[in-house]
Amino acid sequence: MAELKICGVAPSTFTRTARLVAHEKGLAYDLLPPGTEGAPRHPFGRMPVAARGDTVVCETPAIVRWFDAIGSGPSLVPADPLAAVRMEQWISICCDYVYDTIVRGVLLPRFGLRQRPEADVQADLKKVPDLWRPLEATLKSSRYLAGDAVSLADFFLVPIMFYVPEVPDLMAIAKDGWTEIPRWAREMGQRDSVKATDPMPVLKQMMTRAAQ
Ligand SMILES: N[C@@H](CCC(=O)N[C@@H](CS)C(=O)NCC(=O)O)C(=O)O
Repeated sequence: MAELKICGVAPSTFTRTARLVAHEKGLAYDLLPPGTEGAPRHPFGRMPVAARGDTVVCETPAIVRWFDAIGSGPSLVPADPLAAVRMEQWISICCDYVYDTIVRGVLLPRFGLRQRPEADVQADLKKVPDLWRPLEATLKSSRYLAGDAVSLADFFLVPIMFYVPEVPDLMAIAKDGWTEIPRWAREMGQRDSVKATDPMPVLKQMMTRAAQ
């Protein structure tokens, strides 16, 4: 049993962000589904929540800051103050607009994990290019979201963007002339942390269960 526990499920995008940063920072952890014995409880019933000893931390932006501080290796928070501000900006954008529109708006209904009128899904699909345009522009001027080194912000975007190939109508938008987002995705896809946290096997089980 690892000292660090992350309570969540593999397909949850916020849980994957926490796991990605734990991997990046060399932190061994046990992933425990909510409600299992020894799993820390989230005060608002969400996931993830992380715990080590008596320390319990919820809210992914706080969890990854904690992991960055207690883990090993280079910090994932830029030393340059403006780059650190850019990192916070992208984390907030990913947690709010990108999550709401793409995860809640499109992915969960397409995976059969949320019931939603098709017209509402279509309305959110129409918003996707407007979400991706500033990402594309940023990734044209820098290798990663907050500059030329990977930062915490990139690990908020990975879990969401890496579901795009699973959804044909998002893939149709993805084929529409974007160059920098796919370049960033290819680079991020090479990282061991990304390979080690593939959510698809568990997501497929959840989709099968939801369809029954
Ligand atoms: N503000 C939270 C958001 C966490 C969140 O919404 N997680 C989703 C899974 S990706 C969840 O728990 N969904 C279950 C629910 O909404 O009841 C954070 O930063 O961790």
